[in-house]
Amino acid sequence: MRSWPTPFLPELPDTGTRPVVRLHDSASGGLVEVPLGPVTGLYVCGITPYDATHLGHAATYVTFDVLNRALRDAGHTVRYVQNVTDVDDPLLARAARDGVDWVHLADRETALFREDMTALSVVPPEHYLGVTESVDLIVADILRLCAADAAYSVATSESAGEDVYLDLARCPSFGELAGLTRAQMLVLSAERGGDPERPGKRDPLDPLLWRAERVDEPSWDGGDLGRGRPGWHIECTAIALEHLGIPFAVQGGGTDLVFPHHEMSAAQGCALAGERTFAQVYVHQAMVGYQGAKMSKSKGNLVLVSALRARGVDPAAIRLALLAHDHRTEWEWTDADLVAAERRLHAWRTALSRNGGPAALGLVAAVRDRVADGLDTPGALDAVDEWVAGALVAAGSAQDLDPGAPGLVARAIDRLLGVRL
Ligand code: 5CA
Ligand code: ZN
Repeated sequence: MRSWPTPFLPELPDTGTRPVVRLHDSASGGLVEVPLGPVTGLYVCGITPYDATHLGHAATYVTFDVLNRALRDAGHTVRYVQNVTDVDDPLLARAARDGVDWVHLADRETALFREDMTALSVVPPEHYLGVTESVDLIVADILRLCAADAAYSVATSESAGEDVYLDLARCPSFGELAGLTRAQMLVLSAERGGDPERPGKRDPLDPLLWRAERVDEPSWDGGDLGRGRPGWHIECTAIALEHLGIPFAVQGGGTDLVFPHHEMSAAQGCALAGERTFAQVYVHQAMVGYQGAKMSKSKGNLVLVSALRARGVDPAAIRLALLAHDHRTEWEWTDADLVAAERRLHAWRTALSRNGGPAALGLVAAVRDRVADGLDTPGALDAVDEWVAGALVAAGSAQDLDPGAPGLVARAIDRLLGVRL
């Protein structure tokens, strides 16, 4: 699938030792180093395109964009992979509700997402894959799970074919990511697309791998599986296995994906590859709320990136508003976030429009250090604020100013934080 244009990443000078990138790992709960290797695999779960990008999505993709930029800056060769869940129950339900063709809906919302990501200066994935273009890959993996006796069929009165489920009892790594009790897993499974009540399953938590063809639903040729369509989690397993191999460095998404999505994706991947580790580090963006609840397409309590842009809001201000929050802390969007970001952007632009400023190499090192330290973006913004305050004071005084400093600061903010001034 076509992604979106790559923003220009300015070069930065050496500022001494490059910091090692450390991330808050959801599996271990610790701050974990990302090891330098020939290729650093980054898999971030993509959108289900049935509605436009809201600020919760934007927070997630901007957080992982800062990670992508930090890794590259620290000398990693990053391979960034992202999926698009361009066929799934909520997408089909929305298309039916609105009386539109599901393909048209998915294409339209994916196109809008590309525009939003471009406006927000998000570096695109190298491999951007829809489920609908990955069905052969997914079918091959499900058939391998069946051959390994790690999957089984359940008949349904809704179809002549049979649904196929993963047998979690054959997945020794299951449960290691989320660390939840069985009771918690059952609740979340029911809330987040699972079907623990479905009769005929070996374990209520076993996730659907292949949904046999139903009347009025799209379906693909699944070979020995019969006609049908993939379940949700297997798409990310199959795409990650094909384009990164396992284990890969970082799996990312919002905290609502920890269980069941990432737990199941990992269990399946490990069963397929005979490995214990799917991703070396799991990073999650805390949920962004609005009007008292998690911002979500299903609830409809949304602030859309495209609506803000249409109102003339500078995308750099949207990005700054998101970066002002730590990715591990839940927060609620209010107009005050945008006002504060616009004020900050104005101060930064004013300082950078001067002919000179205080020496800036230390600031570049500080921003590098903050983003590499568990993606501390609020700390990085504070460091820039401090330099900006100094620059604004210095401009009115007689002290020596470095004519190259504003340019250097602008390049650092652009490269590391994705904010173009
Ligand atoms: N297609 C699946 C992943 S394979 C999916 O979850 N799609 S989504 O469109 O529902 O969400 C896209 C990304 O945005 C996910 O990483 C999700 O965790 C994140 N996300 C959704 N709502 C919020 C929110 N309110 N705050 C922060 N992140 C969010
Ligand atoms: Zn996913």
